[in-house]
Amino acid sequence: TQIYKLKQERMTNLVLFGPPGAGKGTQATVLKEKYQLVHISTGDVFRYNIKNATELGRNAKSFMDKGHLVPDDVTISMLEAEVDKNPEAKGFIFDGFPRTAAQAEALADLMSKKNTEVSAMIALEVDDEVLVERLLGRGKTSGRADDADESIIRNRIKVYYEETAILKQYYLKEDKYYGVNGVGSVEEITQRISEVIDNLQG
Ligand code: B4P
Repeated sequence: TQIYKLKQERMTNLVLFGPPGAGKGTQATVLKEKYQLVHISTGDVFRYNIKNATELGRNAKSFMDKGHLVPDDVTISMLEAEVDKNPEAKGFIFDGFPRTAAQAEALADLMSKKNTEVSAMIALEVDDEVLVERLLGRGKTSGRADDADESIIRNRIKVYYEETAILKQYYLKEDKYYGVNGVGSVEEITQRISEVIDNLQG
């Protein structure tokens, strides 16, 4: 029973990973309800700050509009503040974070300060041409500057391969990497991810 209790108390902290348009935000919205986890989307926090014209928003906008990453120092302190807003969380879904090696280190440090750790990286695997098609589709209605133009979308995918994809190795080494096919209906993909989470919690 001691082991059972320890397992019960352990937090479930998921990194939802994948290229732009892989469906991280879409899946996180479903999974946070299903597993009662706190969802932190760095992209959403930046967009909220842009909309409200805060200093953080003004700082982030010039990078995001071009499809570049927001600098690490800005992103890491913002993420820490979001985690600190939720001291009672049973666990977190990190959506769009980490995106660089420095961010992965910062997340490991932050989790260890909270006496917990990242449980798993769940990586949504989707081909580039499907990504471009999805993001152009969203751009027709989202009003997002970074979805409006194919060259910006392709730049975001390029940045992903240059700076973010390497994180697969980081979590593979820790035996925490789970690749999931990200093509199919939203429900099918939720089901595939749920199998991974249920196994972790099992
Ligand atoms: P994000 O907001 O993280 O967004 P995203 O890359 O567009 O991807 P996501 O994978 O969440 O896609 P979604 O579910 O919405 O990043 C935006 C920008 O913010 C970055 O470029 C960067 O500038 C900045 N930023 C964010 N985090 C940062 C960090 N840590 N460091 C530095 N900068 C950072 O899905 C996309 C589309 O696909 C939607 O239209 C959706 O409806 C569709 N879709 C989803 N699932 C589908 C499915 N199964 N089938 C068909 N379509 C599907």
